Amino acid sequence: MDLRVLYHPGVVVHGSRCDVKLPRRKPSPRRSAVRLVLLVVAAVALASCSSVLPQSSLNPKSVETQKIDELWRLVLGIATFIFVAVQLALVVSIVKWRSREGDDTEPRQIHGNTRLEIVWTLIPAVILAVVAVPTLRTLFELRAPAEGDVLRVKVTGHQWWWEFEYPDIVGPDGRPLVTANELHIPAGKTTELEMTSVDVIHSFWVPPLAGKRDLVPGRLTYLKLTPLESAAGEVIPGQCAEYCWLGHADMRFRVFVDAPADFDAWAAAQLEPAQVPTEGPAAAGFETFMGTCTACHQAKVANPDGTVEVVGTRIGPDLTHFGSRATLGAAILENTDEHLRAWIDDPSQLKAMAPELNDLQAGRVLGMPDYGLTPQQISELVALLQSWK
Ligand code: HEC
Ligand SMILES: [Cu+2]
Repeated sequence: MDLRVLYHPGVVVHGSRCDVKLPRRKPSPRRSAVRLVLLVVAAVALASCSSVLPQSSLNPKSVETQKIDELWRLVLGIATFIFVAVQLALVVSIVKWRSREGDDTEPRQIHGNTRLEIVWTLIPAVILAVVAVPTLRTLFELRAPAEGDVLRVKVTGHQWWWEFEYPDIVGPDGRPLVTANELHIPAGKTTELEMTSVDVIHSFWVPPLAGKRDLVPGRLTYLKLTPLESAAGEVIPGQCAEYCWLGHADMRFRVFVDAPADFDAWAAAQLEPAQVPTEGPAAAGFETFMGTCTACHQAKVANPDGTVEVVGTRIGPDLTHFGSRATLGAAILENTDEHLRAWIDDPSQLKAMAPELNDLQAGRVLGMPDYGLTPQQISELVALLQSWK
């Protein structure tokens, strides 16, 4: 599998350049050591010049992360000032009052100087109090319930994938929009996530758009995302940030920040049922789908006679519009026929899961099993699922 896709979300980025000139001299052991140090410093400096920052919190793309970023810059500024001032005082003291040859008078002792003790206790206390004001203000602003025209999305964490339901985007049949692993939200508008988990604690983390927030079984937690209008068209990778066993590192997702019109078009298309194919490999694939896959997966389908029904069980990701997704397996792979074939053939080869512990009666699923399907059956399923755009 192509691991490069894992870190390239298809976001357009502009490169930046840094030129660092290292001194050229004849090598000697001491100079080699100096060179090595310079090389390390240069490597660190150059690494920080990258503008490819898909998962950096220093790359804010929402109203919320801009607030966090402003606060961070303020605190960094204050801390830098203090650091420089303290280091300067230290260096000056060391140089100016160092012990000199022939002078062994003992310096004045200030131990127990009450005035000094009070001053250097008060100064840090005042600094902390000053920093606390913008910190608390930002915290309260981020925690405040979203107001006005807000898009609500229910997020459910599963070992090891994400379910997204839009309770206010409902089809004529009364069924809300449901999808998995790819969250679409409109730019320039607040989306409020209402999050929970069906198994263990997970954590929703998409650094350019919001701080981290846990998904806790039996509880609801909330997170606001208001992507900047300038972020429209971007695809931002996120992932689970709370260790949740085997597949944790592969519990990823992508946030598609859509221009409002694109979002509406996407939502309308997702509410449509998938067509039940009547001929060709996809029709045979639908037989297998109904026989095997519906034990865990759900799909809203339109039968040839025009009736619409929801088939299957909602234990695994909804597959109604699987063909429209860019990724598969909780955003670990690009959604290509080849990857899908490999996934259906032996899912655990692509992702660490524990299907041997599945207990369908109890509704507990820890991975998709290998059903030992023939290459032909797999091709038919690929044809079916990719036709469900
Ligand atoms: C025992 C339950 C179970 C059955 C039966 C099952 N799956 Fe899955 N499937 C899962 C689970 C769980 C996941 C999510 C895995 C993950 O990403 O951690 C999944 C994920 C998938 C995905 C990726 C979805 C996405 O959006 O990333 C596809 C495609 C898929 N299954 C196809 C099938 C097909 C085709 C069949 C029938 C041959 C099938 N599954 C049968 C449990 C099941
Ligand atoms: Cu997790």
